[in-house]
Parts: sequence; C-alpha cells; structure tokens
Amino acid sequence: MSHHASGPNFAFPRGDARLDLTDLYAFPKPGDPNKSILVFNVHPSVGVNPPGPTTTEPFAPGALYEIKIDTDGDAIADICYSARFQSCDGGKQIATLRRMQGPSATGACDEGEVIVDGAPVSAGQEAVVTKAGDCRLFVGWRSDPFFFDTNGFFNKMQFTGDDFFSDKNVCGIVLELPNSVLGTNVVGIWARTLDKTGKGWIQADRGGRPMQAVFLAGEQKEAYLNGEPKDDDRFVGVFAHELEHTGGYTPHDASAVARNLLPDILSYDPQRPASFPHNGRALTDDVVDIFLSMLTNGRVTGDKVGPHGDLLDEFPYLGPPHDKA
Ligand SMILES: [Ca+2]
Ligand SMILES: [Ca+2]
Repeated sequence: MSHHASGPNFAFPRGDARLDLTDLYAFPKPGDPNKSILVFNVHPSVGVNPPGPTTTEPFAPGALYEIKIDTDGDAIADICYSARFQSCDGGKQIATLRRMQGPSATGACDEGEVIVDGAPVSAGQEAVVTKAGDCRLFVGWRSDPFFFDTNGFFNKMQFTGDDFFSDKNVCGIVLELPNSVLGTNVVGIWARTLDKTGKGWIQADRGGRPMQAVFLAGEQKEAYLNGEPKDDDRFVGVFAHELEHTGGYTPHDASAVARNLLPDILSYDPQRPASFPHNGRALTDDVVDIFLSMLTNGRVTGDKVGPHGDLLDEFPYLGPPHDKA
C-alpha cells in the first residue's frame, strides 16, 4: 500500500474504491524541460477489505478529483485542477477538467475555467489522450506503477520480493502542463477526492507524499483524510510515536523526522530532475525503500522489488492495463 485502501481497516474511503487516491507523481516531461507531468492515481483494481476486484466503472460520477498546487509555501492552495466525470450510455465516461486560481482554489473546485471538455475515459490497451491548447489529459485504466512487497511488510517485514502490484491496475488522471502555469517557484502539490452528499462536498481522501497513511489508525486516520495540509502539525506527535516504536528513534529525533514528513505535500521544482524525496516524484522512484529505511532507522533498507517494466516513454507514461487484475 502506498496510499491504497486508506479507509478504516484497509477498506476504501467512504467505502468507494473509485474515491481512493493511491499515488501522486510530479516530474518534468521527458524531452521537454518546459513542461511538467502530474499523475494522480485512484481506484485500485483489487481491494483487501473486502478482498477481491473492485467495480469496473473507473471514476465516481459527480465526484471531484482535485490536484492542489501551493505556489507560495504556506500549505494553502493557490491553483487547483479538478476533474469531474459523467457516465454516458453504454457505460462510457467523459471528463471535464477545470482550473481555478486564487482564493477560490482552496475550496471545492466545481466551477472555474474549463480546460478540457468531454475527454473520453480510456479503458483499453491504447491510451486515449485528449489535447487542449498546450495541455494534454489522460483519464482511465492503466497498470499501477506502484511496487511493494505488501505481504512481506505485514509479515513482520520479512521481504521476499513478491510485488503485490505487478498485475494490478489503477485509474490514472495524467496532466501535461507548461511550467509557466505552475508559477516560477518551487511548488507544493497534493491531491484529493471529494464526494457530493446531501450536506455538500465531503473530502474522501487526500495526500501528497507516498506511504503516509501507514502512520495512522482509527480516528487519527479519519481526521487526516478529512484534513488540510495547513493543519498537519497536529499529526507530528502521532507520526513521531510510530517512529519511536518501530525505528527506535529518540523522542527528539522522532519528532524531527516526523516534521520532515508533514505537511503532507509533495515539493516540486520543475527546473530540476524529479527524484523523491528531494524533488517531486518519478514513476520509477523506489519510495518504499526510502520509507523502510526511514521507518526502521536504517535497520531495513528495502523490500527487494523495483520499478515495473511496462512504463511508456511517452504520454501518459503509465503502462497499459493488465487484462485481469
Ligand atoms: Ca488512499
Ligand atoms: Ca499558497
């Protein structure tokens, strides 16, 4: 699990796999340093509680899938890209991508400038890509690029190199943007999903960095998924406690490490190569090995699995979906 199955007891947020954020990536476009690629993956094809395949419908119709961008380092969004999906006849879906900038980017972005309209959701091996101006959008089923010996982790970190995700799919929202629309500085990025209820928008899931949900259980996890990065200081104690317990850190060192993990925002400078945890996140970055070293204070340094071989060298970069996953 990176951020997969982040709901209570490894179920899905609000019981809906389609609302489960799994991973967020940000990296310069290969071969074009003036553009960036943002990848926001949701909807694991297989659940653990209950175990088994999830629905084949890619995205929750009417829900909002948002990428928040902080341009001035205050952990408050200044730009938002939001995707919303509509189901059509025959089970097909189409997406509308909007952009909001300024104070309204902090809220639910169900309005704002339409960047892409009527983008078809892709389900087959061939990626259906929609181009609009200097932006490109992909939405649909792909091979999950995340790699992790999940079973080894839950078996007291006895890793055998068994990659749980080698045959799994996710639904990707992949954006190609000119760097100029991100502003001129280092930006902070996170993603979230929102469900529309009778009481208005409810945030179902959110995250920026991989492997953060591991630190949280019960009410803390719920508060985290419902929360905003600007309030993440309140979780430093919870993270530090887990680091003391699992990694044998001193209380002082545990707090220092925890403060590096919060707020839960992915920092990204479009002018530099992507490499987690230093800058953004590439699809091949081994975030689990970095996480294990940090969690165990160097006692465990890897899970013996590496990046998948099915990534594309062109947009949308995510590999074609597995037939059965
Ligand atoms: Ca999640
Ligand atoms: Ca800001």
